[in-house]
Amino acid sequence: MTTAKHDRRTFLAMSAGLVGLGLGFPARAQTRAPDADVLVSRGGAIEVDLEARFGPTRLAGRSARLFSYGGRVPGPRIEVRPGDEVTLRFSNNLPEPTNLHFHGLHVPPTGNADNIFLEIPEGERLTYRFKIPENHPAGTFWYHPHLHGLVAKQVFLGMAGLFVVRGELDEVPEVAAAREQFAVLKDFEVAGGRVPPPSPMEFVRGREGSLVTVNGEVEPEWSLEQGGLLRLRLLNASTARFYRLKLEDHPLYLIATDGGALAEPYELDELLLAPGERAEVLVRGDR
Ligand SMILES: [Cu+2]
Repeated sequence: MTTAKHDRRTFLAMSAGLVGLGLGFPARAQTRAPDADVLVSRGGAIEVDLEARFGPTRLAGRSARLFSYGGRVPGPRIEVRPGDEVTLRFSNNLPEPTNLHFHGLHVPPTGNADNIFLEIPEGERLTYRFKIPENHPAGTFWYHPHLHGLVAKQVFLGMAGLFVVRGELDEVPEVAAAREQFAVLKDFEVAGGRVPPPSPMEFVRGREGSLVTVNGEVEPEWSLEQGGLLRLRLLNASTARFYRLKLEDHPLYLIATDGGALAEPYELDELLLAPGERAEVLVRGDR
């Protein structure tokens, strides 16, 4: 598996590879599943208001006291394009300090960009500003807190959201023709409507919750029409849990990983996703 250099030739290889696997389809309007709140850049810029919050949050059809972005788990999905200017007005209404990390984005780790040394005290605000480079690869990235000593706790309590860069991979005709579904995999532990503190062992070794969710739901159902193609864009937003993913009788065609788009699709029986990891697979609706 090699990562695509972002030029025309490799994406032609991706396109030809998909056609070779029988995954070529006439392009049609892309259907976006309404799986989360989505904030999309317009005219080369995006302005986002994001609030870190603690309180009753809807999770798996119930209410639990979680940490969240804007009262939702996962937080809103942010979508940009290469060259976009990002302005993100962040307010911290958690009962403790926090900050933001833009996982995987190629933006400066300094100033008011992806700077994990910033600390936003309880009740305060900070405006993050950065530009997505013109040559930024398309891909599935994410944001979460990254304040030293509080990362695992805050992420486990619910803080995570997708950050998507749209670009060349999205324009490969066979990929553009697929139905797109984002899936944020995240485990929680909830008892009596709240997240109990970790045991000393969990504190040291990492914590796995018994409630496994996809986009904040338990076992959501998605349908795929006969002959249709599904583009699953996966994020493991758990702090410790690994996911081994498999679809009965359906191969997964890997088209992108943390490193961005592959040069060609790669057929898999199953996919292992480590904490923080992303992957994109195509699935054909042929059964
Ligand atoms: Cu990260």
